[in-house]
Amino acid sequence: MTNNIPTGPQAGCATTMALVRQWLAQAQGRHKGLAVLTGAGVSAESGVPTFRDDSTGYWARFRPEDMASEAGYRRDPQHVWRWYEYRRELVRNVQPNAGHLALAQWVQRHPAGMTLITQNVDGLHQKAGSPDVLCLHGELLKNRWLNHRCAQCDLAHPAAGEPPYCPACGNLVRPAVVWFGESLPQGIWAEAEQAAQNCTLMLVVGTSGAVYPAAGLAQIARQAGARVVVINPRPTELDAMAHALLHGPSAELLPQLLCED
Ligand code: BV8
Repeated sequence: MTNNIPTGPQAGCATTMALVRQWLAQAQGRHKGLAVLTGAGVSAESGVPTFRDDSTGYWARFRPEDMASEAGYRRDPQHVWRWYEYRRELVRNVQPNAGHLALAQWVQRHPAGMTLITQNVDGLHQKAGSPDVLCLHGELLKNRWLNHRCAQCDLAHPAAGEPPYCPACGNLVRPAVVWFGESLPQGIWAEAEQAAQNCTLMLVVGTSGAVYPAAGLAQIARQAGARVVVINPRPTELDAMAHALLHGPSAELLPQLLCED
């Protein structure tokens, strides 16, 4: 039991698991038949905090509008920069878990069988070996400039500071992530939308379904005729549109679901 929510096959998930494995078998015969949308929960068992989990999530201690918005960054760049540096240090020192690895191994057995779409910025899917990950919200370990670059703005050699900056124009370095109120990378979003429209099965793993337009991919898949399965130890905002719910931690359920007989 996890927080009084039944988890794993002993809680009656066995029937649902068997059904979802049937849907997976049907999907794997098709080009990009499987689409997977992941959120912070898929990295929880690697030791990376989520955002909205009660006492352990980032937003239990910080306000998203202060820490994950351009306005918040401009208001207090040093504070926000330090928070991202803390997160970077954390993700550099954690490893992918069995859930990340199960996804990477499945796509090695079924090349072009899966589109992996993530809201996560921690790079753990890539570290696990998943190719072509669609990172909707950017990448924590990469930087970009806050304002338009001048001719001397050089990301490889900025002036040292918190945050680093351009000595010629004072431009600030910022994390290459998508903050609230910012558009998602157009090309990546278009690929994710197309994957949701063309798949026959979408697994929605480790996300509260609170953030749009990412969470809307589940609806797009369902409206296009795909089956939608939510994998999460707790209820989510997307449960109502799921054809099946697998209650449990993704590092336990993904290996069970994706392993070959
Ligand atoms: C935008 C990156 C257009 C930075 C993040 C409708 C349409 C469009 C936009 C909106 C809309 N409604 C509202 C908006 C605005 C806003 C939004 O969605 N607000 C919400 C909060 C209401 N969206 C935006 O601003 C987006 N941009 O729309 O552009 C535009 C342009 C200009 C002007 C207007 C609009 C940009 C959103 C991206 C924000 N960036 N992060 C950073 O990381 O620092 S969001 C942040 O939330 C992370 O990316 C995270 O991935 C994402 C979603 O959270 P989850 O991943 O789901 O994590 P959470 O903690 O919530 O849940 C964890 C889950 O894991 C839980 O369910 C838990 O039960 C589960 N779990 C725990 N343990 C396990 C587990 N699961 C499995 N196994 C376990 N062991």
